[in-house]
Amino acid sequence: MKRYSGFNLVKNALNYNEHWQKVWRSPTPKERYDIIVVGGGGHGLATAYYLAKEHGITDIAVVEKGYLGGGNTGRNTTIIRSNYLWDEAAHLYELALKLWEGLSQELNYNVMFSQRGVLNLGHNLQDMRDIERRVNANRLNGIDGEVVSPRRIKEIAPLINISPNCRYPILGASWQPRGGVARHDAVAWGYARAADAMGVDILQQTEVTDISVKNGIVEGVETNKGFIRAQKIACVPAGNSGVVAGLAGLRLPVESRPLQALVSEPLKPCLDTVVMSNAVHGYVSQSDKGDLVIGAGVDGYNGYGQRGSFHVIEHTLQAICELFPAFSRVRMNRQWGGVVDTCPDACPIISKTSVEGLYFNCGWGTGGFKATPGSGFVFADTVANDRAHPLAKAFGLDRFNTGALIDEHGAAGVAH
Ligand code: FAD
Ligand code: PYC
Repeated sequence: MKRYSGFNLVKNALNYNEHWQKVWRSPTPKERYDIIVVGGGGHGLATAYYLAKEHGITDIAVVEKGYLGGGNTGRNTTIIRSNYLWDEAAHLYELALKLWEGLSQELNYNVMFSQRGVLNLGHNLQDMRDIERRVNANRLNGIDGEVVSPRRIKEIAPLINISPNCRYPILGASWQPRGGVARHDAVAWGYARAADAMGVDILQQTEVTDISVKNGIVEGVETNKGFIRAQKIACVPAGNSGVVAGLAGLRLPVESRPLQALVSEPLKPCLDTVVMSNAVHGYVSQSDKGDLVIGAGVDGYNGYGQRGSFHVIEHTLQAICELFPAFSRVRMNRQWGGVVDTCPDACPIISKTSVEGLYFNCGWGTGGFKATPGSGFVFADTVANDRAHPLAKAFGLDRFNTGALIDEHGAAGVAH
């Protein structure tokens, strides 16, 4: 075994990472690309990856105003499941879940996908009717799901309070065993590394400040590093989708609202699954590091603040402590917010636009992390072929004119 002297320790602490191989390049922007992807979150990076891998298009720049994964990708509570009610949404999220199941191997990068199961609790008769309907619909779609009793919930999550006398008595739950969590920033890093290896340019600290459109056709984007031309522009800017659409003169049916989360001090393993409750507006899992990862509902107002606030934390922790009385003695470490873009039907937009060569993938609201691989896959196909992928068809912008909305408020409910 190699022995380190005190000197070596200090030397390594100061310059050890100088010799590390960079995981992706930091190229100078070219004047022109075939495709520009706006937004270097998980969805944007996955889009670039599948464009290169599935469609052989590698002349791509991913343009990110901050750092990779610094938006909602790195701010979410990482819950992954596919138990949506309507066929269109269930098929899309199930494609994503199937891709999650092979993602670490596909990217040769450990995204720490852990299928520890997801419980959605029911606290009243209407909750239980909704849960039964959703589980039945899921099973008809070949998606795993069960309705479970309070006793079974207690076996899965022993610290939970199933007393009928508590403020929010638990009557049952839906249980999706294939659901779980993943390491959020590893997802961005894994897709970035794999896309970069196929020749995609990843441009961080590069903000799109204008989108140039001439005679109804996109020409390129203005950025803080100069103008970049492109034949196609694929926008995946999550909480900023309304703002970015405005740069091209478009209005999207989205509202941007802060969504908050917090983590506790690390604990010994005590919760081996994910627990969500629409009625109390809280959800909790335990990270592999030991922290309790806890999330809230969206703030009751529109805004772009990426920070936490005490009243939301108090409200959320009241609910979590009702469900898990033992957690009342745990100290909380950090809180933050992310900005989510929500559509009126709690479903995403994956669509061409009225501007030729301009595409949007947004509106995932409070629930897009779980969709990351599927979203990138179908959006890449849509952009490459200039028509909706079959699974994206129902999520076009035209549904807001035709009225063919897909109301997923029930399945998205916990944070919406
Ligand atoms: P982002 O990671 O936000 O990527 C968009 C990127 O676009 C950002 O990096 C941003 O900087 C960049 N950008 C914006 N404007 C510009 C511009 N003008 N120029 C260049 N770049 C630009 N979903 C789940 O499925 N499960 C959960 O448990 C869950 N929990 C959540 C908890 C919280 C607190 C929050 C905030 C969200 C949660 N979500 C969850 C939702 C999920 O995080 C998002 O739907 C998903 O991460 C969106 O992915 P993205 O890659 O599109 O977004
Ligand atoms: O969509 O599963 C979800 C979710 C959980 C917390 C926030 N969103």
